[in-house]
Amino acid sequence: MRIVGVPLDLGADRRGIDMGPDALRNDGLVKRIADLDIEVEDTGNIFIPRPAPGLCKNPKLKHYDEVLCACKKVRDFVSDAITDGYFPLVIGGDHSIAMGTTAALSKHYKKIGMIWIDAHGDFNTEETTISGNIHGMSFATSVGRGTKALVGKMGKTCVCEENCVLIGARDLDPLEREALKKSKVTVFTMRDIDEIGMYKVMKKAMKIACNGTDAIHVSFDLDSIDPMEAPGVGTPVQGGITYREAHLAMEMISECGKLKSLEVVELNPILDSYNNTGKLAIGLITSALGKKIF
Ligand code: EXY
Ligand code: MN
Ligand code: MN
Ligand code: MN
Repeated sequence: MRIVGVPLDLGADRRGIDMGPDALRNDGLVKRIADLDIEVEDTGNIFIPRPAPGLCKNPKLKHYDEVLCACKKVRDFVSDAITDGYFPLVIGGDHSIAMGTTAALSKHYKKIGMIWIDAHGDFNTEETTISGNIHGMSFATSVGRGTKALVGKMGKTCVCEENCVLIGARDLDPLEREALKKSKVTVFTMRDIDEIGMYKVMKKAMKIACNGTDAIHVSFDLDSIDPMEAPGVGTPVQGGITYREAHLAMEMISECGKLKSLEVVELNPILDSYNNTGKLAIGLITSALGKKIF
């Protein structure tokens, strides 16, 4: 496994998410993975340029130039990790980095299933975004939706909508909701989880993501978890999944045997003085990597 730290918060509004990678390291991420008898190489953090005043080729999309630059670096680092035979663990940083991770996977796999665990849809495009924050657009971009301002800038994508699942949604913008309804993405909202439970949601989700694919990518946004348990996130939304449900999801993902990459994003240690959110994230990462309770 190779850890790629991406201290990017320019895709989001609130500063602080750039400290996510180091907060996870400070809480013992590398040792907890090594304790699973997994060989782990931590390549440190990708250098992220700070906003250059005035440099903005696309005023509709905040920090467009810097976010694209960072995502291209993520793509190259993750692609190199796969070429070198490593499993890439990408730690963020805001959710815009998924554009780089999925672009890297698309250089190595032909048909990628994706499990996007998130309170949000991240399914806006340049035409629908209200905030202009690119972290609210990275799912749509990763499946090739939107304008050429983002789509295609990382190269072609092999992430197939029909093999994508969104789990934990509870805060969708009106136009992105319509786009998701019309798309081939399967959406399990918090209501669905309430009704049938995380186990049945994950059984359905794994079937969809595994169907005819040669790789599965998991993009885990920590704001999917209820802020009572995970307050240290960039865009908290009440009424989320429990820590235990998140663990179950990751354990079931690990058992499918097709997981080829994992990213964990949106940790904001500033908002959680004891960094419980970071500690919880490490537990979820080890579950996805095969840690068993019994
Ligand atoms: N839908 C809102 C927007 O597009 O600005 C909020 C997006 C929050 C995105 C966080 C990473 O999940
Ligand atoms: Mn800028
Ligand atoms: Mn997100
Ligand atoms: Mn989110």
